[in-house]
Amino acid sequence: MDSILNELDALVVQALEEIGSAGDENSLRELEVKYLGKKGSLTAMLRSMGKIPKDQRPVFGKKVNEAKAKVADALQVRRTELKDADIRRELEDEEFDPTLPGLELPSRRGSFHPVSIVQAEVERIFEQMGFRILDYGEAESDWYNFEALNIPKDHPARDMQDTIWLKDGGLLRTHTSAGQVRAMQEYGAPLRAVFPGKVYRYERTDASHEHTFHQVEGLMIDRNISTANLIAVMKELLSAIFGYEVTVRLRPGYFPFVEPGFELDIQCMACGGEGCPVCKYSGWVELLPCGLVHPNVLRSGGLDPEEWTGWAFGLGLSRLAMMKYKITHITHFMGGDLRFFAQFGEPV
Ligand code: FA5
Repeated sequence: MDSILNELDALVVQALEEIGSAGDENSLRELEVKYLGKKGSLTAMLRSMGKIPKDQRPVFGKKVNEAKAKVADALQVRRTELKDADIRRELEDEEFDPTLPGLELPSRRGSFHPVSIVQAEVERIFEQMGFRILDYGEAESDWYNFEALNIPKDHPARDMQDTIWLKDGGLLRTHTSAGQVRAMQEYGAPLRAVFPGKVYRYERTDASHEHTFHQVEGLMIDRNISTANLIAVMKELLSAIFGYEVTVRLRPGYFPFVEPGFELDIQCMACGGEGCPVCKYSGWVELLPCGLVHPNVLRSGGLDPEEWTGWAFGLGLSRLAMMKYKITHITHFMGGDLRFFAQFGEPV
């Protein structure tokens, strides 16, 4: 029994040595057959069981099985080592560079919202005329949106703009005019500023009315400002936007925060003033309300109306974009249809 056990140990030592120095999967497979296969030398040891005294057979069987497991484990370990070495070699050979750009798949470029394009254009024109571009919040107080603008509580003019109220007593600004007094308080006079932004009204929507739309407010305050200044700046703005010398006219219009107040019309671009369906045969298209800043509003902003005068206008950016791009329904602007937006490029 002892000699056969020594033989077993020697076989295991030899197997482990050969496995340890095997250089590839084929050699491992050959060794597996050589030691563990049906005719393998370890399997053959079990077959020599008959030469062993009966009482020692279980011990011998156990030893052989342990020897087989040892060899099987060694084969597995060597297999993993060889695989790892293969992967390492492949990576080294490939000169893999993780900083290279990915595959060049065609990517879809977005486009600007038409209102953003028109807004950028208006901002650029006013910046060239020395105006500041200001940005005020959409959640506003009753005071800045109404009272400071000469619209006290219970004033019928509050009904001109149906309001979305907030739970804390504030509101979503109904017009960018809400920034007028903020700008006066912040910068004093003289002042030239425009402030574009989103405004909200509790309104039923139709082709030209949205509950959420964009305006841009213009405000100029200085000594001896008159309606003539207002008309000159408006002509400059509109000619730059439409790309030709526009003709404008003022009609009286009522807003509590301007005195006098006007509606500014431009001569119809579709018919040149002859009369057509676009201008409802009047030759004129209503474009924006404006006027000279009311003395009470100057006072709200901490300015002395004896010393300072000014003009203000409130241009509907959404409507301007509709005219410029001949868009017939305002609700496209707030819809999510990317095919609509894909028609517009980048701001010029
Ligand atoms: C105002 O909002 C005044 N704050 C404008 C103003 C400013 C007057 C400074 C005098 C001095 P109005 O409610 O008319 O006014 O709105 C101004 C412009 O916003 C309109 O001419 C129109 O172009 C646009 N607008 C008004 N309501 C809507 C709406 N529901 N959807 C889309 N555009 C609208």
